[in-house]
Amino acid sequence: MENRIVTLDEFIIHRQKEHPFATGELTGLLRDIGVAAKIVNREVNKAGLLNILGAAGKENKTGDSVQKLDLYANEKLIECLRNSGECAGIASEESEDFIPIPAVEGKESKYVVVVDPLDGSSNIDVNVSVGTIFGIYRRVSDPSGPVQLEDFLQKGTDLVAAGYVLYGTSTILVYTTGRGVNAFTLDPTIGEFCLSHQNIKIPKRGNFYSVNQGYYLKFDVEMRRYIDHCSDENYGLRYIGSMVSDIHRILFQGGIFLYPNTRKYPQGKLRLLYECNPLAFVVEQTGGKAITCNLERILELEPRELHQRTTIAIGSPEMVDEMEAFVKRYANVPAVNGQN
Ligand code: P6P
Repeated sequence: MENRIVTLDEFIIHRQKEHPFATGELTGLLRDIGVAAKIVNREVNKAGLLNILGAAGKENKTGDSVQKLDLYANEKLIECLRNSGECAGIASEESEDFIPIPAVEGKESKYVVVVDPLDGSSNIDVNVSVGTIFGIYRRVSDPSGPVQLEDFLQKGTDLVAAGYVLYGTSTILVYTTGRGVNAFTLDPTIGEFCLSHQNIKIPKRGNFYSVNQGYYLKFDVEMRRYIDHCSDENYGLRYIGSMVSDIHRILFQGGIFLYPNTRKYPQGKLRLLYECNPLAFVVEQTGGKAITCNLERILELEPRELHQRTTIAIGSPEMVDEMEAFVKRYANVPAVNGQN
């Protein structure tokens, strides 16, 4: 597109025209997510001024203490998606079960949304960037009735669209519908997300690795050997503790993000449905890779339940390949004199 302001709405509508059979529902849904992001952004940016900081004294389904802004973001996203008339149901990190959305004026919606309303929320009180992660599926259950669990337990390869919003030094919305990845930066003076990075391609490798080094001794030997390799290669360690922020940096600077299994999280900590699958779809669309620490492709995993966790290694393709080589070389290596 020529060098002028292109808003998210204009871009989405322009892209829809390239799809002869597009009927506009997905366009409407993406635009509604953009609206919700602007509303959440408004509150995130002034969270320190309102009493929506601090934990809400609750725990979400997955046992994380819930920050008030989590609840606010969850409510606003549900409200925007409910009013859109394009969404038949939502599965959210903040809601134990999925939320069916009744048809608006009898019009059955074709899509369901999986969402982590505010990922990295433990960082809110210390002004570190946080993010919203979303994925969109076509529903697979009988469209004449309410959504079913099977509509949400679809593989990442069945995602129709996915993306994230990063509330950082600027607010940026990044999404894909399977034809490349584009980023839109919010211009607060006009209240519009404007195209800022077109057709993003991840560097094949980078000089940073991203892992919670504090858990090093709790990782399996093959992960410790790969992390040692990163140190030997003099890679820098960058770990923000907010997955969206770490992945966003990797899209532009290259690198690898790892969350292996630990004793506390034997299946890994991060959630498959509304964290790893959407981010894996985006990263793969930029030419990157996303696998588990058992070397399975994230997008091919069969979800069994809404809040299912997985291990993940995601980022520059050559670095994920190197990590895979270490797993193949060191996994299940019998301990020698108790050492690995
Ligand atoms: P740890 C935030 O709570 C989150 O879900 C991700 O955004 C982040 O990458 C990870 O957990 C941080 O986990 O165990 O390193 O604090």
